[in-house]
Amino acid sequence: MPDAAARDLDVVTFGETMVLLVAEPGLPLDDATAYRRSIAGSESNVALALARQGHRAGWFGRIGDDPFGGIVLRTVHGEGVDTSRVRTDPDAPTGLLVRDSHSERPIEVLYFRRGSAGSRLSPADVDPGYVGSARILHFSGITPVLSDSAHEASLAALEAARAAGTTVTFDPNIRRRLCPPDRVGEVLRPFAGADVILAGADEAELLSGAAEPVQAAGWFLDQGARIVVIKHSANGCWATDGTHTWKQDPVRVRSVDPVGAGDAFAAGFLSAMLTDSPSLDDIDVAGALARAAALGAAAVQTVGDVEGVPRGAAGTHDPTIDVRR
Ligand code: KDG
Repeated sequence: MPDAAARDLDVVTFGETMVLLVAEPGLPLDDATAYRRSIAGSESNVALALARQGHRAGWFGRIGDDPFGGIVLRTVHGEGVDTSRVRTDPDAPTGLLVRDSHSERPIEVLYFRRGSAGSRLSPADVDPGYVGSARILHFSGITPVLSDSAHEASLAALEAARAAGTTVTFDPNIRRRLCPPDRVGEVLRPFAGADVILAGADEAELLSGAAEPVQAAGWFLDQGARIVVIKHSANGCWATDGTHTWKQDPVRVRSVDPVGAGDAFAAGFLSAMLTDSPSLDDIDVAGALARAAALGAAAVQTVGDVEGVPRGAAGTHDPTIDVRR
């Protein structure tokens, strides 16, 4: 991984960010009457969480020329994330996500994003110099499934990162509502050789076609990944580089809203990479998993994707203290 002095930004992310309406806690969408307004978008969640941890993060994507686009931009920028490459699309609206929040039932999600500005991301929106100005390029499997042009933009960003020697981290973040499971492999496999993979066990199996997670991790390594992290939701996670395996127990907390845990987890892992690792060969994987688990646990204790992510300089916090309540 390139050192900090050589790059303007620590991390660049890209994808679709929407306005989020979360129903009052515990109530299903059928019955909720009050909604809290926030923003949602896996990649900007990661950027925002990293900025809260004191890192120099940038996010780009398209927003509509409408009040919701303004909310997205002001919120992400207001959290200290660089938004200089965000583009306003005059011909499409900003997407909207409506959901409920609780910990015991599956979360109900309504997307209003078909044809949205964010889904019209194209290779023209990818500035190779900007991607190459970062130590890490992070993105998720949500963006490539949004549209053909967003898929091409994801490939263009990957290529720009490779050309500049920028480390690539990838979270498959498979959304069955956006891409049928039988197409996921074909659409997301070009990204399976990212340097670091952060995947749920079921996602890893689906993407690789393997019958169980250890085999799936081996498949990612065969595609060129250097480190594969496999997450087992409430049962912890583990990582492998093909030679060593590291395990992390879950941080037990009271969850009120699981959405956003994966993004906070990714931010924790990346934060540790940026703080403690001189190079990709020298990542303190055990430490990175511990910080990832701590940030993931912090996120689920608050309603909203990122509202629970603590603010504090990277590397200065004890994960057991950072987990609020
Ligand atoms: O990871 C949290 C995301 O699921 C949420 O912010 C919405 O990015 C999102 C999506 O596209 O589903």
